[in-house]
Amino acid sequence: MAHELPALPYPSNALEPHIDAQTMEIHHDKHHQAYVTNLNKALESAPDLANKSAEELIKDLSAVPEAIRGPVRNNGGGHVNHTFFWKLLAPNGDKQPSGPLAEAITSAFGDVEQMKEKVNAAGVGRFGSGWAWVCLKDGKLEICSTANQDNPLMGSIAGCGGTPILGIDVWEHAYYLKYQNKRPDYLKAIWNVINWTQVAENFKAASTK
Ligand code: MN3
Repeated sequence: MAHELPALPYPSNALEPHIDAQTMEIHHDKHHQAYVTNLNKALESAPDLANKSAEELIKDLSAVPEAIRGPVRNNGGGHVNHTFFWKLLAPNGDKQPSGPLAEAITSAFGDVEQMKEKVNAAGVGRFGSGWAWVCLKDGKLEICSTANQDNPLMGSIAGCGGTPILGIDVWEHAYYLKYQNKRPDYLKAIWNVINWTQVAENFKAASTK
């Protein structure tokens, strides 16, 4: 079963004015599609991996033949990261964390504003392309960033561990049309469309693992 591009869970203009429709269309229809296409291409030579989900593949890259490990890391990571990311954005959904998620944020960072500042600093500090993450690790929330399409689920090679509950794409393709070189402005704006309902679900799932 080949990997497939999931549909965006909302219209491409749903996140305006914070994230513009053209950026969403190119990001989803072209960039994410390319990761899916290239992942499938890489896996043509490894039919025994055909039944693994993209998440299973990136969680255990040592099980991927060396000849295609790089492409699976980059494109499998890209596929997993973007599938995760689209669901984290929404025109609706809770506007603030609540319940056990809010308690975990307060306990780890003081409050949600301080958490946002630290996530944004991780995103601004990532040289080149990558992601900023909030992960649940050993029962506690932590912030880190990864290069390229690495995901904390990859473990030590990603330089960042735990189970991600929130991830923000800081590749230029995520913001350049609207924000040009101003990554900090994009990071500031994206919190307006973070779907805290989804973050809370991710937190709950990570907590019960
Ligand atoms: Mn991207």
